[in-house]
Amino acid sequence: MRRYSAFAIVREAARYHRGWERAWTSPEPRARYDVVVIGAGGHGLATAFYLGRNHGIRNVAVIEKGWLGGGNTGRNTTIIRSNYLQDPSAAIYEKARSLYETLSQDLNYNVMFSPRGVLMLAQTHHEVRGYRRTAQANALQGVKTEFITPERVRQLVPIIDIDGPRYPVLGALWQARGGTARHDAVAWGYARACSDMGMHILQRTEVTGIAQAGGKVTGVRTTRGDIGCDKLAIVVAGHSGRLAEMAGFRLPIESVALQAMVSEPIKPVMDVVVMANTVHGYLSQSDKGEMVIGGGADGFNNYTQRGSFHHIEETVRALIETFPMLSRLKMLRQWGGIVDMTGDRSPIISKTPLADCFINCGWGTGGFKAIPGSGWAMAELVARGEPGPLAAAFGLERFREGRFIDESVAAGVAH
Ligand code: FAD
Ligand code: PYC
Repeated sequence: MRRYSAFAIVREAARYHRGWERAWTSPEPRARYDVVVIGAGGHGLATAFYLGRNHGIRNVAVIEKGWLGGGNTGRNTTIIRSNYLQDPSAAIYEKARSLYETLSQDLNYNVMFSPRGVLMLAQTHHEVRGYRRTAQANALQGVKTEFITPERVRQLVPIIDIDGPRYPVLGALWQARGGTARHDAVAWGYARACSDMGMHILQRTEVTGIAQAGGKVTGVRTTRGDIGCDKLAIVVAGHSGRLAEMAGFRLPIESVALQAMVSEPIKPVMDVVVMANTVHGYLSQSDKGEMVIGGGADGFNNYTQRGSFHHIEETVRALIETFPMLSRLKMLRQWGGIVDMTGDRSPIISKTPLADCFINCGWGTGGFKAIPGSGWAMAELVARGEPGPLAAAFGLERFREGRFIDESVAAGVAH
């Protein structure tokens, strides 16, 4: 595949953009692959990419029932940070964040990574204590964060009402190299790089069954016929429970809708990301000028991809309290995604009871930021059959052993 470059843009402009190649191919499925990945979200595509790039495994298909990036990857509010509390989480999220720094160059695709800084507001004394503790844990883990004063918050976010009516801002956890990236571009960039390595991305192909013999996976049944494989990676976020059922095991996971919305575009008013977890809402401004706003997860399990109305009201109320100028804005769009929640709010990157079948899920409300690190760790697990250092703590056995990795505070989103 030809490389994207400034020169290519000039060349194509001169010939009316008739020479661009398709970013990825749409091939007919082969009868068999070395590895089949189910789910062409960011995590599935990144798994395929690092299988090829780090482990030389390229006879790979990524099977997607809809369109690539059409699940949570294309529905999230794109916040990237690694300010988690526990060591295994800090390690994988920081690996992901550091890979984001050079992802555009690695993929030869502009993912618009914008390390503009992320603030998590402390609006209760409990949060002050919690975030001070996280800052100290992060210092030991080599993750650069700091607890900053309300005055510093005011300087970073002039539109904030520091003395808010119910919850004044008492400080914040600040990660200067956190930020955002363009979510679709992350999926598209990985997809193009996978396609360039000869991998097949099979869109509009739903997996309807998992074939096995003698306790080992042998392939998948799909709406385009049966496909054999030596190894299978299930990477389907909110649909993980359904795929696990097809493979014959159960997961400690629940699927709920999480929703977000964007406003009409306005002139630049805020150049950092703010998460206000007590009043509950998070906010950034997109390059187009829209205010990107996220709310809470539904309190009941569902697969609606819509979200319930009362969350819109609660989120808007919370954000107006913290950013009074938002009250004059019109909202443009609202949507939801189905997130996969574990009890300890940490992911699962694991072998399963079915031999050569692996699962990556449970990223819940916070997996966009993890995509490169998760793909890296999952590829290592699939290629070697055993987890490497990044994935070791995230096996399914932790639920049996009671060895939880509690990240309910760092997740930042109420559930
Ligand atoms: P997905 O992108 O959902 O991909 C899974 C794919 O599997 C889907 O495309 C689906 O169609 C496919 N699939 C399912 N079943 C089948 C089948 N039977 N056959 C074939 N294909 C199948 N994270 C952050 O880090 N920062 C944020 O700011 C953030 N904000 C969020 C806001 C919202 C509103 C939502 C919904 C999520 C947010 N998240 C955020 C979470 C993040 O979006 C997810 O954790 C992450 O995108 C999960 O990626 P994935 O690749 O695992 O899943
Ligand atoms: O994990 O940072 C996050 C997040 C923000 C909004 C939803 N998830």
